[in-house]
Amino acid sequence: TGKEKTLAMIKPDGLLGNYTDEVKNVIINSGFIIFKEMILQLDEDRAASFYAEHSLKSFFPNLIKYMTSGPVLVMILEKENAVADWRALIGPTDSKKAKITHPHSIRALCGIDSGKNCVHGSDSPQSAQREISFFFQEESAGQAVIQHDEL
Ligand code: DAT
Ligand code: MG
Repeated sequence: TGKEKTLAMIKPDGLLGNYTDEVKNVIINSGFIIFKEMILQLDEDRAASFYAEHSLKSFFPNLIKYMTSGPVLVMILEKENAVADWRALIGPTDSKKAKITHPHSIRALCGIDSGKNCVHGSDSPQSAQREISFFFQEESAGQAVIQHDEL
């Protein structure tokens, strides 16, 4: 059976709001392994680069302000079907909607609205590869999605 890796992040309000332990409990109880983790402070350039696909959106300036407002915790999560399963676990982008439609999701648990939504998850295996390399240079692009056979 194959293992997959994805990039998860606890955003500044999640970290400062002391949701780290709660989120990690959900991660572990859902069968993920935290393969690597690191706390870091994003500066504007690095946050803009991470969210480059959104650079023309109206919310972009606020997004960068938010993402640089404090440290973040980035994690490589490993599990079968990690990318899709982590996205399912965090719930929809808008935490306000998540509280109604996905009350058990992480974004319902610790997010506030569509901007401050507490956590990030890669949206595809390709994004996971890019985002893992973005934060963990030693995880070469290829290795991030290698399927390991369990003997
Ligand atoms: P996701 O984080 O669920 O992949 P996304 O890629 O569309 O969502 O957007 C990236 C981040 O940008 C999101 O986590 C929070 C912010 N964002 C998205 N849509 C927004 C909106 N309508 N208003 C404010 N911030 C928004
Ligand atoms: Mg996204």
